[in-house]
Amino acid sequence: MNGPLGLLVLLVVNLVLVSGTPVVVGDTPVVLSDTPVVVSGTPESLPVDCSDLYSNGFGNSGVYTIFPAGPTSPVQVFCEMGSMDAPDSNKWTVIQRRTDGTINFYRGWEQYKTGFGQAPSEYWLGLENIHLLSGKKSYKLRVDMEDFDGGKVFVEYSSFNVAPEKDGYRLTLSGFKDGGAGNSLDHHNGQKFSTFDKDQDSDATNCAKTYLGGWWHNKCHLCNPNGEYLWGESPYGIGVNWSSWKGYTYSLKAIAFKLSPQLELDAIG
Ligand SMILES: [Ca+2]
Repeated sequence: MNGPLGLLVLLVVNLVLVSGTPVVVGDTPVVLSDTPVVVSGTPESLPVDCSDLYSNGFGNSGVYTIFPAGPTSPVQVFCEMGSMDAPDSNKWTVIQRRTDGTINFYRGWEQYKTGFGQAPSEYWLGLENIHLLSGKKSYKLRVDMEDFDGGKVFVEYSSFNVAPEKDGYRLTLSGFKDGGAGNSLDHHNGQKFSTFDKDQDSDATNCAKTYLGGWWHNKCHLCNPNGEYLWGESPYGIGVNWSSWKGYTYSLKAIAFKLSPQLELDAIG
């Protein structure tokens, strides 16, 4: 979608989805409801991620609507557009975020499949959306973390993919780069996703039930980003843990999983 008309349509869609109020532009009413959203333009021109939005002229970080599952399935995400001083930097589409414990992450399969929470604060984008998004382009993953003492670390993986539901939304990662947090996520590479009501882990127990969060559990976890939000020191393994950074008895203040298209520089490197 190019030119002023494309920008206008994108802007209208975003305004409508945020406000919930029907808006009329010219002769084309655009209404948000549970039924398919009426959108001008071709499906191919709709943004599938924050990088597309940036290319369409949206340069500020914030909540936007993307369409990884097509024109009838808008979904809100937080976009980190980076700094104006570095226009070529990564544009991150946040797929998971914990910041304050306002959203309950102990949920069943259907909710992990479709997504839950609020894009301005805490949310899970949904396994179906994440799967579809990860198949649209070649993506890298970044995970940013914070503790309650101001410590900030991250990890990156140069490739990230989530398989379709028929393969259990299996996770595939490669190209680890350590920003101080350590490689706890590697234990989950190649695993199917599990919730308390759908045990697809590699352990005799029900990992999601024991450790209070849906995840790509193995035997069971080295990190538990969807665990209970517990403000620092907490009982073994049930908090928002990243064991290679803070161990199993510390629940992080913040964690966010985010995707960005692989840049040409990444491919060369
Ligand atoms: Ca099991």
